[in-house]
Amino acid sequence: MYRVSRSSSSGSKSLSEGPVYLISDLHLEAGRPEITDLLLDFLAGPATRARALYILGDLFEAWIGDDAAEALADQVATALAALAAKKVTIRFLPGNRDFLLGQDYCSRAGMQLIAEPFLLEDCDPPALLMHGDTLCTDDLAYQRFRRKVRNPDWQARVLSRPIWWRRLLARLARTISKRQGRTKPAEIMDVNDQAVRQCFQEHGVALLIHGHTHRPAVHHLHVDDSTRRRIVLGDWNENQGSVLRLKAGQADLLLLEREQNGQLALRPLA
Ligand SMILES: [Mn+2]
Repeated sequence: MYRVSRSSSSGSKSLSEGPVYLISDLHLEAGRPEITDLLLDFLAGPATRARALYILGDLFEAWIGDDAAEALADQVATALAALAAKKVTIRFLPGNRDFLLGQDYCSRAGMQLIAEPFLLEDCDPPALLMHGDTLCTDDLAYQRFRRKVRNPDWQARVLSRPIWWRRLLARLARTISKRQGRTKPAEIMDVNDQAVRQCFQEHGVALLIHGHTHRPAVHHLHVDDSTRRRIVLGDWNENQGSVLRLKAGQADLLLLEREQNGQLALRPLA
């Protein structure tokens, strides 16, 4: 697949200092402010107790370049930077929606831009992190599209265009993808079992964590005579978020919900 990038030990907090949280697929957009509010409260609350926060792609519904960031993105960057200032390591791995999110925005948000697959080593067991779209190999049209838009030359060309042009292109791409999403059978939108097995074999890990499919679950499978775990993060909506907590060898898939009194609560996914 790809060369694996690794977590360095430059973390600001040590292993004993709180959990690692992982989130993905918030699909933040101005039209759904409740999700942004949920994230902002999470960043100012539960996340402050973590030693690290990993965002595994599709933080934003659309991204046409760091120079085109709007109010929503500025607000999120400020909140992330505030969390980073509390010595929480934040790392961002792009998804299929925000693959153009770059170094500029990450610097503003106090987070490190990481490439997938990323080996998270300071947890037990070490976990391989990815967005998840590369595992959906049955969707041939999407994989073709992905190869094109992940090409650095293509990206440089697009990013050199005026913002209004990129906005138009993004709107067009979104219309097409929505239409295709309606007609594609559900199976090809999920991961391919063989691609998952290959990934485990290639990287020799016991734990794989990704998002993208919006099908939160913990899967167990046997590969080369050992049990492997694939944990899928869920997407966020107006009422709840999906958070994976890694702590002391435990991996818990949690629901982030707002209580009656407005406070946030993290509950195990039933
Ligand atoms: Mn995705």
